[in-house]
Amino acid sequence: MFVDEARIFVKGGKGGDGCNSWVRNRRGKRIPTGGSGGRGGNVIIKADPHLSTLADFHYKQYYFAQKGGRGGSNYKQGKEGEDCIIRVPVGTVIFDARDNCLLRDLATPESEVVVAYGGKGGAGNVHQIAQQGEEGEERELKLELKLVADGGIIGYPNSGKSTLISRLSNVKPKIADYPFTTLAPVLGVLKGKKEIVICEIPGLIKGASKGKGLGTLFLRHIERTKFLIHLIDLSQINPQDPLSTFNSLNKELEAYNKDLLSKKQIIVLNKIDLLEAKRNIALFNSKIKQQTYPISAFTGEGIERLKKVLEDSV
Ligand SMILES: Nc1nc2c(ncn2[C@@H]2O[C@H](COP(=O)(O)OP(=O)(O)OP(=O)(O)O)[C@@H](O)[C@H]2O)c(=O)[nH]1
Ligand SMILES: [Mg+2]
Repeated sequence: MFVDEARIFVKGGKGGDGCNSWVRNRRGKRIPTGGSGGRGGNVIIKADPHLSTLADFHYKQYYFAQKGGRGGSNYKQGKEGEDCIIRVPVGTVIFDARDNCLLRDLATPESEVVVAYGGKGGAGNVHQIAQQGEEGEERELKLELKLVADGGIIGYPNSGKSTLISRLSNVKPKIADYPFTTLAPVLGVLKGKKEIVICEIPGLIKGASKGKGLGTLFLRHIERTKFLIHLIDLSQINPQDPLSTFNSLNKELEAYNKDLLSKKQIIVLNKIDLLEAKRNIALFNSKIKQQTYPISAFTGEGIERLKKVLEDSV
């Protein structure tokens, strides 16, 4: 199951209590010997390249680090509490759920952040009157996963996105002749001169920014990409207005986040193995200034040229 949002509760370990202990010296005077408590463990979130979803956090939401050990007699310091390490996919963004304040964007593998510090251990009576350990910090967090990919494939449902990503890379998503076959982003790696990570975004439609279809829920996953492959089913364009689907999809991107429109778009015209699509190449190109790349994701025509363009885009 692909899950890209979660809420969790974290608490650092309580500091260990300081010890209250005394001995009498030879002259009968009482001397304090209580050691201090150990620090409570921290809660740390760490980016793990082997993970790809936040699904686990729907089953487990509470994370506590270990308590610090109590101080002992004879000046013995309490043990430090163990840290609690929470592993998340690379690309997880962490917010404080109370005020939506961004705490950290774990965009690189093995990057980490302390999200709740353990409490300080209480002083033993060697130092002063024995103290209790401090409570650990506690926080509610919102986690959002933004996949880390070089390029995103966007396009209307059924335009052939899954067929294309399976041509370009090693992944084999479900391909079918009905809209919304793909319901979660799909990641694939194109292996050539360079390794390029590509992400298929589930079908966007007109009105997606107002919640139609699957809405724009998945658009956050293309926010980090360097380029977009805008895929068009050339067998389905309107001869009176060949750019209508192309333009309306761009409007949805703009409504979600204007910055998405400034990303480099590689316009790919699909299904040219079909006669009506082949005839539409000239019609489409006559209405648009940018370069387009006609392909058949089905037969593989035009794919080698497209791969070169993608390699030059990263
Ligand atoms: N003739 C032809 N059919 C294609 C081509 N590419 C995809 N198709 C067909 O178009 C249909 C939809 O393909 P998908 O790859 O599932 O399309 P999608 O964009 O991923 O669709 P959703 O996940 O539902 O948004 C399938 O029946 C494919 O076989 C192509 O180049 N030529
Ligand atoms: Mg698909």
